[in-house]
Amino acid sequence: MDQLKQLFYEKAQNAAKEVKELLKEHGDKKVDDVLLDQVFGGMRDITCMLWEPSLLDAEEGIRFRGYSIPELREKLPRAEGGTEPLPEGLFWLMMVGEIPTKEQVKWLTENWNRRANVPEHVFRAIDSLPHDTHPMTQLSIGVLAMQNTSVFAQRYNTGMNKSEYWDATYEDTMNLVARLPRVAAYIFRRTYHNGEHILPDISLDWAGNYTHMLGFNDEGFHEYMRLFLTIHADHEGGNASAHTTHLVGSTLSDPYLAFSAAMNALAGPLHGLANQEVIRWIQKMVDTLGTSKPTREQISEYVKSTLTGGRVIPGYGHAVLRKPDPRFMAQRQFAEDNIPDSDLVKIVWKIFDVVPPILSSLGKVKNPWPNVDAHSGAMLIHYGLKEFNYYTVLFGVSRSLGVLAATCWSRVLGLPLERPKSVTIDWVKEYLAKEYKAVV
Ligand code: HAX
Repeated sequence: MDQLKQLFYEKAQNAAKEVKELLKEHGDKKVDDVLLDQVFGGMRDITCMLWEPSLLDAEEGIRFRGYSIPELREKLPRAEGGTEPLPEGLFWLMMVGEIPTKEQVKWLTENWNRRANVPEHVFRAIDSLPHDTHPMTQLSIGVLAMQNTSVFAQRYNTGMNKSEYWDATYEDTMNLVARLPRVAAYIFRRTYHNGEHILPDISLDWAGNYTHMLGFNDEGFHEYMRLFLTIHADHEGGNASAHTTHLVGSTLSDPYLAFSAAMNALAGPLHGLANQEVIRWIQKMVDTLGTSKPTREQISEYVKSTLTGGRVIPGYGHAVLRKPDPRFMAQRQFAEDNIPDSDLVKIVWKIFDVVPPILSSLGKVKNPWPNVDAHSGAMLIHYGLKEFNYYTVLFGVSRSLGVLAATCWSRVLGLPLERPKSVTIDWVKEYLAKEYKAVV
């Protein structure tokens, strides 16, 4: 058994024992009440699922196993001479709750390199798609095409004991995370670079190698990608891509099936696709105004015209957060330190000044602040990755770390099939009449 698997198993055995005792003693205690507003309103804030890798606080933002983003930037191992955390370190932390050593992270990079071979038929499946197929659709199909190699599915078919589910899930997780950069880079090069593919460089870390295979060897960009792939990895369990992974995985669909489904959720404009929408919206603003240095007044008018047109301001608002997203602030700090003179980055900062008061003035937007997607596009364009339809794929590669670590935990704890209760409008009316004597 490899060192991470062994450590995960030991931690998980203790946790499983603890959960069993906790539920025996306290399983009938209440943690929440549900309002009709929540039944009709996308189940906001209902506490109803377990998710080990991270926890989101509305005011403070995300913590991964108790560590905030600024703490992770300080404590997680970095590449030689680098300033940003290696995503491998975050994966280790999410799996076992401990900050890894430099040696443990090196071991993980090497382990993923050994697992990174992608079967040839996966590339053929992607190549059979029209060139204008959205990169997220290509990613989802690429992941599904790998499903025939699922260790979980193969072992289930030959009568795997349920006590071994976690083991097979761990193997699929490690293989899938290892292969994803190759599949994702393949999609980029086939879509935007005439299929001129770049061989992996296994002397690099997971993020560095991915960026290299995309076609970029600027160390500044490699550092930004290490940060990007760390901060997009997880945002507790209720967001659409995480929850999709959990729901689909709960049927004992294997990690390939569950993660492909998650990518379809991430591809929606209210979720991960917002990163491409932000830059598309900014570029349209620049074109419309005819300047790459718009004033705050010009931006303000443009924001208002977007709202009048019945559209949202992409990159702003959040279902849980009620403060500027620390993932936005981390990217802002990186930009201040590394690329303070980019016109596009300056526009992003001016939008940050202008949008919150306008959204607040509408009186209905619960969070007027920027989310993670408001900043990334400007950084990617600065480093030369201008094909914004691809941006959500970068997000997806990162998201694999959190949602698959959580899937390992779900299987080792034996979490059951997810199956909440739904009701009809007539049921609601009858319930109100019966319980509250309400006339509806
Ligand atoms: N621009 C304009 N209106 C907005 C808005 C925005 N950025 N954010 C919220 N609103 C509106 C909602 O559309 C809603 O209007 P209606 O009542 O007319 O339907 C109202 O304000 C109340 O919404 P809310 O309760 O504040 O927000 P929700 O929890 O319903 O939605 C969203 C959260 C993220 C979907 C929302 O803020 C939004 O659409 N933002 C823009 C898209 C975006 O940036 N998505 C990425 C979010 C982060 C993420 O998941 N990244 O992957």
